[in-house]
Amino acid sequence: HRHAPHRHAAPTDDAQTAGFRRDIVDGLSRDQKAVPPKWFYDAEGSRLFEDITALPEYYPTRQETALLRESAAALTADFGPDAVLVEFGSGASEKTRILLDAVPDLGAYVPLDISETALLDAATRIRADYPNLTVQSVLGDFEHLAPLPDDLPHGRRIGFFPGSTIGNLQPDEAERFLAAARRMLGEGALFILGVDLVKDPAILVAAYDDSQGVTAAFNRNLLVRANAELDADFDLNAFTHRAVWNAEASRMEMHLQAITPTTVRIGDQSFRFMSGETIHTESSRKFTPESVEAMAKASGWSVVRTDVSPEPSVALALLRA
Ligand code: AVJ
Repeated sequence: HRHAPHRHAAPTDDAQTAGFRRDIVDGLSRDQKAVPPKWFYDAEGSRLFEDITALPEYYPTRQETALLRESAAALTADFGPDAVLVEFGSGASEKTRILLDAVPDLGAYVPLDISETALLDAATRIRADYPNLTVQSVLGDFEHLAPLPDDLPHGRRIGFFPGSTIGNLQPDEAERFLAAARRMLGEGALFILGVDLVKDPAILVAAYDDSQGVTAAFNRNLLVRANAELDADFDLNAFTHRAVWNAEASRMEMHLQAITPTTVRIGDQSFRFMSGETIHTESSRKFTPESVEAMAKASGWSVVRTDVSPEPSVALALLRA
């Protein structure tokens, strides 16, 4: 039926769990143990992330939302008739509303997210508030971009990737993603990209290690999820949240650090942690307007304009295919 998410990018629950298991087992087998951040976003993780966006220390959402309001007219001026807005990692689709309000004659909205509950809840709320808008959800992640649904209006395709989610990708992955998005969106496409900017590390560290411990819970939820879905036996009390600024790679890193020696069993495999050893769970790259431009150019886009917020600064770049 027409409100079910499009499933060609289409992890079923079983396929998702198999992917999660593979990524955890592979990741815990490395010298520097690591798990890709996309596995944070089960229903509880998506909810915890929404809580993070309201934290006093977590400035990116507030700053970007205000900047988007201010720049909406300029960013949407060239959408043209019947435009199709494709949002990558749409989550709760809250920022999207600013663009929807600025473009009342939008042809369609295509939210893409890895969390089915977040995707369906957001689509329901958007449909309720924009009854004339066509909403076509796509369940999936951005490493495997499938072609767009084929029954969309024929206006310009506009990519929307806010929230500095692109910062979660390694530099080469980010370029591959942007190049794939350009192919997916086609001739004449535009792309609105939100990034967090390099700043005083104390501000960055506070944003990823808040005083209420919500980010710590978000990070630890990865282990909770593994215990529930993979029948793993992580000792939650053995791990603590760490947020560190890696200046060389220009990124915030989140780790789960074993505070005592511990062993986890997942299926028939065991993984040992020395005291102090970490699982690297997320990198969140911080950009400059120059590094955004270099990344865009390397993936076949050109930068039309870059808007920068007041401090703590974030930026919105408008790209053209
Ligand atoms: C949603 C990926 C942009 O990297 O800042 C928030 C996720 N991690 N706090 C980010 C996150 C820790 C967030 N992104």
